[in-house]
Amino acid sequence: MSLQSTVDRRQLSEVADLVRRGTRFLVTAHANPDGDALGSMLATAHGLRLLGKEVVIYDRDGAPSRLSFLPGASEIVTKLPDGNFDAALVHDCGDLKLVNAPLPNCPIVAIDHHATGKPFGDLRFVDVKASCVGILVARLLRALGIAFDQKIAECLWCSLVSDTGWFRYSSVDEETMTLALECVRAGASPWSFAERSEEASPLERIKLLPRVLDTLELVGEAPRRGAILTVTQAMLKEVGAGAEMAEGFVNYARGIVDVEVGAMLTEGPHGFRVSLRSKGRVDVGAIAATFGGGGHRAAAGCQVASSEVLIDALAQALK
Ligand SMILES: [Mn+2]
Repeated sequence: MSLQSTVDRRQLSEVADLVRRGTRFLVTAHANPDGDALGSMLATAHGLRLLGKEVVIYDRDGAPSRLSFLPGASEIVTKLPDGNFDAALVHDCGDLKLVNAPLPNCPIVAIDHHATGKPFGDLRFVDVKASCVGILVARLLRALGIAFDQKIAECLWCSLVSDTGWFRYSSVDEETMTLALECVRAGASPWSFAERSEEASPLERIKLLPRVLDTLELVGEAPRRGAILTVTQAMLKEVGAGAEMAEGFVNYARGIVDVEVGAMLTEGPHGFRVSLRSKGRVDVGAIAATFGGGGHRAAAGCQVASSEVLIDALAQALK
């Protein structure tokens, strides 16, 4: 048995013990939750409730509208609730600052798979090899003897497909596919989920796409290029869209032949929010970390003051 799995097992039993002993829990994730953050925290909430625990689901920003149909999404509170908690379970955060909101004075449990950031938590259940945080939640629920119901299955499915690019990334392994099978057996419907999330683009998103694609800039030489897309406030205003409507457009940049790294810059009041996606040969988590951001080797994010500093960093990383 590897050291990693020994550590995992000890971490897992400590977290499971804490859950068994407690009665009231705060379940949370990073601000602006993506499908992994949302699906994993909601699955934990449903699981703990099956054990009779009281659970408050909390996130500064609530669920994104395209995933608001997930069971439990409408119950997310965006202000820190009153009262005592036996623990706060923090999902999909490599750094506590990504919660971007106050936490109660109670033991903090990190349930995560990020390799970058600033480790935190009184207990840490972290596996950087896990393709999504839903994998870790599934391990925890199994350790607690919880059988997956349809709500848990739908939320874990959301976590799985969101962080694996619908089962295509290099992180996809046997445990990922086994969990996918368990979710389907427990009532998750792949088409129903896809139809309600991916096949339901708001018209504004589709109107925004050609404008964003038109900004394409290439950095470096084939076969190691970077491709940069930019979303400006003017474009968003023109089509009446919010910045979240451009989510995923960065994959068009990465998907170009001879491009190793795709980047999407979204203009904000103080510079740009950056999404980075790599085909795997360039570590975009490391690039993001130099700007105080974080993520994984293949997907990361940060903030930059100007597009020039990002272009320079990309050119350097692609050399
Ligand atoms: Mn994740």
